Parts: sequence; structure tokens; C-alpha cells
Amino acid sequence: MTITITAFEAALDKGRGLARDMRVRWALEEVGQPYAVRYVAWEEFKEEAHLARNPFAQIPTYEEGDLTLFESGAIVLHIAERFPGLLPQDAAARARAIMWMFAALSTVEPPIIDRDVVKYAERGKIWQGERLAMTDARIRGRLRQLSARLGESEWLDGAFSAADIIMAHLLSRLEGSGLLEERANLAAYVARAEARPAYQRAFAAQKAAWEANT
Ligand code: GTB
Repeated sequence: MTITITAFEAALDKGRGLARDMRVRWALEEVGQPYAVRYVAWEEFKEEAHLARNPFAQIPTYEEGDLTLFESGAIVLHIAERFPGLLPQDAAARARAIMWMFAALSTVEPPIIDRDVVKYAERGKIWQGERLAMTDARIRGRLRQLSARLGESEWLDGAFSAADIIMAHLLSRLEGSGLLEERANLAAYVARAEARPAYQRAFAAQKAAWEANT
């Protein structure tokens, strides 16, 4: 059955891999599943056809037969449950991998996204500098904790899993900010994840789409 995902027709990051369809592409590449991409233009986000796929007018979405999903975490979890390779067989290890997915999305991601909101949406506001210092402090706290737990391990919990896709992708947003670079083991973790052939294929596909669509 054909898998179809949605992505920006023209992402603002110019194909740098930041938009969240990257997580879905990466997971599909890891499990070796081909997929089609429906490119959505900005003006189409709030049209009925796209709202039927995602009521919050966002990408990515995932369609497979009668099933339509939104939320990158739920989509990556579905792919990991549907196809082998991204979740351990052992029940306890599987539960821990899913725990790490939730940790990435609900504990580590919020201050990182908030930083972008402050940087771009609050540009020019008198409080911007103060807010940026606050978000950076919150991010530093999370990175310190994550760095301590990861230590010298290759991946979050044993073998590479769906959780590493989510965590490494969201940390990649901090590349070049100085914050990630302060934690050498986290910077190496992201570099290791991005060196995976599946990531490279997903990245190349997203970049090629940006080049073709703009
Ligand atoms: N929680 C949702 C998920 O994980 O799927 C969040 C999805 C989300 O924020 N999607 C963004 C979106 O659709 C794209 S990824 N935004 C449109 C809207 O909210 O109206 C965030 C993003 C946006 C733009 C770039 N870029 O071009 O650089 C990178 C990342």
C-alpha cells in the first residue's frame, strides 16, 4: 500500500532538514519503505483538504490506505510499530524507547522551539534579549541532563531506535547556536545520527524537493 506524506512545498530553511517531515522521511528510509510526498503550499495549509489531514494546519502527515495520521512523533511511532527495525522486540526495552520518544517531544523539544519563536516571531520586541537568555538557560539545563545520561553511549538506550530519530532531529535545530557545541557528547551524537545512510537519503530527498519546488 502506498505511503504518502506531506511536506512544505517551499520550506523556509531552504532544505536544511529542519522541517519535521524529515523525521518521517528518515524513519521510512531506516525501515526501507518507499513513500510518495504531497507538497503543500503555504496557502493550502488552511484549506479543507489539508485540514482533513491535520486539523492544526501543519505538516507532516501520513496516509496509508484508510489511515491518516498527523504529529511527527505519532507517525514515527506508527512506522516503528508497523515495520521492523526501529523498536526493540524486548517489552521493557521497547517501553524505554517509547519513553525516550515522549521525553524528546514533551521535555526536551519545548524550550528549543520556544527559542525559535523568540528569535524570529519576537524579533524587535523590547523583551527579546531577556527572553532569549531565559530560553537558552532552560535549554542548557536540559542539555546538561541529557548529556549526563547519554555519557559515552552511542544511542539513547541500547540499539538505535525511533527515539534517536526524534531526539537527534530536534537537537539538530541547535547546530551552530553554540548550545549544542557546549556538550561534546551531544554534538557527537547528532553527528553520528546524521551520518547514517538513511538520514543522508532523507536529507537529500528533502533538499532536492526544495530545489525543484523553488
Ligand atoms: N507537533 C507537530 C509535529 O511534531 O508534527 C508540529 C508540526 C509543525 O510544527 N509543523 C510545522 C508547520 O507545519 C513545520 S515543522 N508549520 C506551519 C504552521 O504551524 O502553520 C517546523 C518548521 C517550520 C519551518 C521550518 N523552516 O522552513 O525552516 C522548519 C521547521
